Amino acid sequence: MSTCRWRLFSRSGLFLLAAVLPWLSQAQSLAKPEGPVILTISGNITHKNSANAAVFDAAMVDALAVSQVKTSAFWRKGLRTFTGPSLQSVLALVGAKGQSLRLIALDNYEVRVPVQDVTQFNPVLARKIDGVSLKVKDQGPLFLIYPFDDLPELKSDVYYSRSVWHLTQMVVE
Ligand SMILES: Nc1nc2c(c(=O)[nH]1)N[C@H]1C(S)=C(S)[C@@H](COP(=O)(O)O)O[C@H]1N2
Ligand SMILES: [Mo]
Repeated sequence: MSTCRWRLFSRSGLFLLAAVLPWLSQAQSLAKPEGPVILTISGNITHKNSANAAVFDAAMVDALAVSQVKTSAFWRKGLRTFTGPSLQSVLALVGAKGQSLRLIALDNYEVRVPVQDVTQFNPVLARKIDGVSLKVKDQGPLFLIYPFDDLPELKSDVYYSRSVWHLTQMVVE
């Protein structure tokens, strides 16, 4: 390759790198919400997409891998299928490091959940019940559901109180 052609080549290579780098780093970080924010995670997290928090719109939450909990649950009649990302996967995504979570709901309900619950019970951040999206009027946008039928010990007020409906905020502590 002549010097001139090499220069051209390395130049276009640099251009290519300049074009691809932001995309690469984007792929490893959180996208930005385009619609209304339905979930805000703050506190001790390493991955953020706003000044102090990781914020998600509905599309971002719905793009995550789906977990399923099929169980009877205090708030609905009969056996139901709750689907949405596992709490564990969402905490991993934001790089959460802490002992407990403060879960805060639209109705200002607030409860503290030990992070140990996540590995012990694998609760799901339900977005849907029996395939139907949870609107705010159905206790959405997110509803933390434990696998109550799998482990009878979960059928107690301790875990019912941690099953936050209208969930919109988490603070990792
Ligand atoms: N958003 C929200 N989630 C909540 C609550 C609440 O008041 N608001 N109550 C908790 C408690 S203490 C229990 S026992 C269960 C059932 O309460 P509920 O009948 O008010 O839903 O939901 C839990 N999740
Ligand atoms: Mo309760």
